[in-house]
Amino acid sequence: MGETVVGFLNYLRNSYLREFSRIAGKNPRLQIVCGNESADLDSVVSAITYAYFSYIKDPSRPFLPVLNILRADLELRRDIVWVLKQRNIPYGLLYFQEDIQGLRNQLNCPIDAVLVDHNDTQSTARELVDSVIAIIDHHEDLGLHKDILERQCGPRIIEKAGSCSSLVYNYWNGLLGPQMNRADTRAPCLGLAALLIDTSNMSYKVEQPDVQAHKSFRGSIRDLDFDEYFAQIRRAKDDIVGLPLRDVLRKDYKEFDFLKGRGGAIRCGMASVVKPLQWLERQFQDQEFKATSSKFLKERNQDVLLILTSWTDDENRFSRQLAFYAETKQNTETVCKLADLVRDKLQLRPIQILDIPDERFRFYAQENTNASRKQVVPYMEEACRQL
Ligand SMILES: [Mn+2]
Repeated sequence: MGETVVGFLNYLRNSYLREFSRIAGKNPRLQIVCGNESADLDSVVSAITYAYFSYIKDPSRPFLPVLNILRADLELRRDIVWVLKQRNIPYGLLYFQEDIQGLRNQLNCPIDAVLVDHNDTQSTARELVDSVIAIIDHHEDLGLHKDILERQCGPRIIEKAGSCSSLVYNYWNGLLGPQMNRADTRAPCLGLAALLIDTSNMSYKVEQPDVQAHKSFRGSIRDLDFDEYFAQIRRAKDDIVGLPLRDVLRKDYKEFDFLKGRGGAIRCGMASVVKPLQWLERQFQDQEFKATSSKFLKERNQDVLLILTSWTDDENRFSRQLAFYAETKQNTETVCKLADLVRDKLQLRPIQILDIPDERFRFYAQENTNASRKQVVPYMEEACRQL
């Protein structure tokens, strides 16, 4: 076997970055692989595996895997923490938003980025990345960075897949061919973890790239019960007991600026939560639920906060809900219109959650359970254009 995942990460931290000016040569450029700003398991795995497989192929120009969140926020993602721990990968060896800022100052060179699990730069990376040199993603194609192919940097793969990690794995598996045998089996185990979570153990949103990746994992990973592995990660992911509501909201959170047809934009924060609204209401009570939503909206300077819940109950039924929150009169009116405009597509049915109704909130059961945030975003975008 060649270099292990941990060996690779150690090399980056203890040799490559320390001797960057010597290794990187005359026109140094730092290369990173960046996941999206929700930094879910898929993004984290896609970034690590892309960087690792690229290193197996060509160790001379390594990529740093970057998680597009603050280091302190990783603890909230208990599934990621569990998977990394299970594979003996210390997350002290990974790179976060604040590290990229630090490295930029320290190395004083341009930064080239591969984007995985998103197709335009997000959050802090927007200011820090000089050039996007490759994309592998499964979100809607925003049509940007199309010159990647002309510049002959890296791939620009944006395809339908349950998990972006499948696209990353298939891409490198194709390039590495028999060299894949030299790779650490921890890398496919990471890919498998994201694939199982994103497809609910190959039962949901499974596309051809997922089937292909799953087949490869079956061939290369021995001594691992896939069903049990899935159940363990799922448990870790759903374990949000004990977190304050603010952490529950920021755990899997993204922001969008949706342009209005008549000019201006609606700033919309979207928090995905793995428990039903009734659970949140029970845990935190009306008052805290209202106060935290309000504080969260203000802290992040958003017009609208959406809470997207999804969970599987004891009878293995999968459900979704959608909550809207806005404060000013104008924004609560906007929410009414938006909810009407997306109602059919998402099959929204009003439900009551709070003991004392509050006009700043609107709660719905989302009977179109196939629509995750990935679909809700373009629907909301389209609705905003009609305003
Ligand atoms: Mn993804």
